[in-house]
Amino acid sequence: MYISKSFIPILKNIPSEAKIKSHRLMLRVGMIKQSSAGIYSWLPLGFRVMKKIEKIVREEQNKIGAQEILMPTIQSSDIWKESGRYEDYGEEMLRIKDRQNREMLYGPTNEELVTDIFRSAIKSYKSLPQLLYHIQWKFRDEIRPRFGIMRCREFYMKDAYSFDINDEEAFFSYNKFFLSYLNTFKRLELIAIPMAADTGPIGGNLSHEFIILAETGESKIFTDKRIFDVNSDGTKLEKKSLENLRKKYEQFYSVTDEKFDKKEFEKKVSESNQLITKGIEVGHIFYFGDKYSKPMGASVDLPGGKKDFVKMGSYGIGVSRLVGAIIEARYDEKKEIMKWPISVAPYDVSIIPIINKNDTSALNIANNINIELEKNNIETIIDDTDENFSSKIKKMDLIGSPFQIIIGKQTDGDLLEFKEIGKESQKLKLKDIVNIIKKQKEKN
Ligand code: 5CA
Repeated sequence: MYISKSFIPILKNIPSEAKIKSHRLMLRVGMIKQSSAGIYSWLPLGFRVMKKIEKIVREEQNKIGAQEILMPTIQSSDIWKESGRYEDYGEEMLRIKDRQNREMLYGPTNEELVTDIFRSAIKSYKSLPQLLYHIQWKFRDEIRPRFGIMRCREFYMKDAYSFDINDEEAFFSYNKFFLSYLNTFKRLELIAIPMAADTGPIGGNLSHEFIILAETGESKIFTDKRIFDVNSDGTKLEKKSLENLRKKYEQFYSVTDEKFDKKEFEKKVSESNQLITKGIEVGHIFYFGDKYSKPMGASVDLPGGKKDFVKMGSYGIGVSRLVGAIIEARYDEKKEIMKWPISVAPYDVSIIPIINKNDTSALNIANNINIELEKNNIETIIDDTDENFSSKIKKMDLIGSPFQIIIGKQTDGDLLEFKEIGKESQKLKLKDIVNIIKKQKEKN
């Protein structure tokens, strides 16, 4: 893609209401455009990143046996009246009337709708477990939308739902998602810590939030530093192995502020291990048994002939919020350098030819390099403008492709100036550059 033809509206002045670095960068490089309070359009650069995050989220859901569906954004109020949440949800729910005066709503979450889908088709324990998920827009009429796409009104969420025959099996499902979340965030090169959390309007009594440490986060957290050394390596998709994984995390005190108990914290965590800080909630999982299946009559036949209501959990990831969370974790605002993990970078490589007026030789070299990179499925953006070197580098540092190839004074025969963003450059042949980039991409 040529910069001159791309839709990347870079701003010189960032609107003053942008208070955190992810919001500022996203506006600066034109990843998003606000359309009204808490509602954004996703422009090409931002959309490319979000779609790549979505792909990783999807792959990790599929790995634990979850099946993808797509439910609508608009729902009927009837099912919410059945569960009893229509009144409870309050003003955060956007309520709409259709032309027949029927009460509809824009879904803030999908427990009711998925339970309705389940009950219409699954009648026997033999079809359990069922793990269903979709990736769809949600609307919550947040009282104070802020920080750009971090807390907005319309956002993109992966929400999954599990249906099981009893508590034991339901915990097995819960733990599968627990592992899949750790794997998802690892692939996004984020350190996300599971923390015991409150269940709020979703309900139930078992819940974990997955939190990324960041001063600009909205969740206050109280944790034992040793939890950062726990990892999920070697965990198998088996009951015992997954139970052990959760135990490894749960041995350390780690909670969000709604669950905080000062006495317990001080008793369980030595002063030198105490960490009180802030974080961004990128995922949230819940177990709530028959909270929805009972009022909505979602039951299955049991082995002995009796019937029982299925036990359910729900599992959310903020796909659009993750774009901002990755920026918070990786954008160096002082140096104005963003470095995307290659798994979600809008482009893998920025090609930067230094173009003098009426001399197209550097651009020709760039075009030839581009052909070779594209053959190897490496995605590129080429700065084909005749701006000066430093403004070109500045722009590409903001866009944040993990690698840069600069074609100018340092180009020496078939040796090219190649740079991992933010680091010193080196001279390499194109063949070697391709290998380095391919290796990085394969890791993911
Ligand atoms: N039904 C459950 C699980 S599927 C649910 O809705 N959980 S949630 O409310 O915790 O939302 C799941 C994730 O969506 C959160 O962890 C967060 O990452 C993201 N999210 C929630 N509200 C917003 C918002 N206003 N703006 C952006 N992302 C949000």
